[in-house]
Amino acid sequence: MRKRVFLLLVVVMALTVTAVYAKELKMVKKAGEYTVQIKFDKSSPIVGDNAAAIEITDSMGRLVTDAKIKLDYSMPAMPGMPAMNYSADIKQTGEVYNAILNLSMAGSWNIDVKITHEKKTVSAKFTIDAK
Ligand SMILES: [Cu+2]
Repeated sequence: MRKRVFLLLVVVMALTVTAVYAKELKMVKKAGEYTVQIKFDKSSPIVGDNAAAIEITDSMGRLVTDAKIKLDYSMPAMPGMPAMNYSADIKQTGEVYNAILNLSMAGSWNIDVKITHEKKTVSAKFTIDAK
């Protein structure tokens, strides 16, 4: 009986780990002294709405909750399509900065996260591929 419970626990844990890794796309970049983590609600961004959660940590590893964040996303011009540039609204919930990126077409998108904190502005750049 005990062994069965243990096995069940192992299976549940394995499934949880798999689900967590498969479910979301997470990227981490440096921006000056800060570390910027951006996490998407899907493992692969789609054409349409994609929710992103951003967390900023300082050089000591402390979460920065009083920064001003600006998120711009763009696709460079391509044959038959002018360059597309958008800005996302940022809504802060606790220590997380949330944004919705509406990607209007499949392909590679550039994301620029600008962080203004203690009178300095730095930025982190990410690239995602919308399917
Ligand atoms: Cu395009």
